[in-house]
Amino acid sequence: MATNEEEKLALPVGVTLDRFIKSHQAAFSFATGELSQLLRDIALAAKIVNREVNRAGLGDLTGALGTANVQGENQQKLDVIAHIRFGRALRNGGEVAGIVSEEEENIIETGNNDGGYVVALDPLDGSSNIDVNVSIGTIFTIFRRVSPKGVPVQMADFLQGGRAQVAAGYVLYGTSTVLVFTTGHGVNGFTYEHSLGEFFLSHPRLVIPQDGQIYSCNEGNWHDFAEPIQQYLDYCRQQRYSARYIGSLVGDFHRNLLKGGIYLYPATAKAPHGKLRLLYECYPLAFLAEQAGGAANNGLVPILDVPITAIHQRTPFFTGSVHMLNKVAHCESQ
Ligand code: P6P
Repeated sequence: MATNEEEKLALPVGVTLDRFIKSHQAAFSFATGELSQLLRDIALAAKIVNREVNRAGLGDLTGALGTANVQGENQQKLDVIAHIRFGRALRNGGEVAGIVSEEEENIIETGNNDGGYVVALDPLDGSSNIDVNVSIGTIFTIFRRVSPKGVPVQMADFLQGGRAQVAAGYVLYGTSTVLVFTTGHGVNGFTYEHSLGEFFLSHPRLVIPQDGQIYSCNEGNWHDFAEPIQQYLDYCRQQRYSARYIGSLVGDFHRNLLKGGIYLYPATAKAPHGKLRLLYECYPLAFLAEQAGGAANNGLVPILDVPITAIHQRTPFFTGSVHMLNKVAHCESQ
């Protein structure tokens, strides 16, 4: 038996994602190992995309592709690479019957007609930051399919609403690469150890502070904002809060989750229904926010209760510390 001194020679490396999933199998509603396998498939894709992101500048992987996605936005090369990598990992994993991606107008049938799940994702959010080396991220959400197994997925599988999500999360490709997800039993974060090729539990049971002093908003849109939003931003300035907005939703969300804060993307003249997508950006982050003791709404109702009628539907988005969201609501009630 090793002595304490000897034990210190070989400190434990920590809990791997795999071991965490296996030890929390009971927490994965419905899963008979299927959802666990699906999360491993996502982690695999994240490792591959992480490698591509980290070497983008070396292999001519930065810059635009010269094409536009369904949103009419210029696609960066890494947008398409991430879209392909996640699609391939989910298809090959066998559990996912269909995919909705920001980069594809229509539902993607994987051919896994016996798969019990569907996934919606933004493969690489904030990609305009790639060329300037600012953090970017992947956002994903998982639903059990409602259409019968054995046939291709249906549109209804993706239009179940925010409260039907069985898991959701994001990957932040930043100073380190972290995977944060929930299966409805709290929020946990895992940091990628490149040398071992493993994600290790680094942020167990994440809880967002009830209040914060950081606000994330593109104040360049000030003159588009409704007066209550202007009032709230004025309040933040009067309180000498810190303005932190990096143009990558995942980066801003993650910082606010850890430190407390609020992210606001109200309707603007350019985006009268909001810019962010309900299904694969706002639903998953709202699920995480609520699971971490925070909140998310569209200015009127909780995001998870916003009805969905289209897979690329947009919405105004406010998320973060509960007391800060309450203050926005107070401004709106005046
Ligand atoms: P704007 C990136 O395009 C994104 O979807 C989010 O990651 C980010 O917070 C927001 O849009 C930035 O939008 O209009 O402020 O440049």
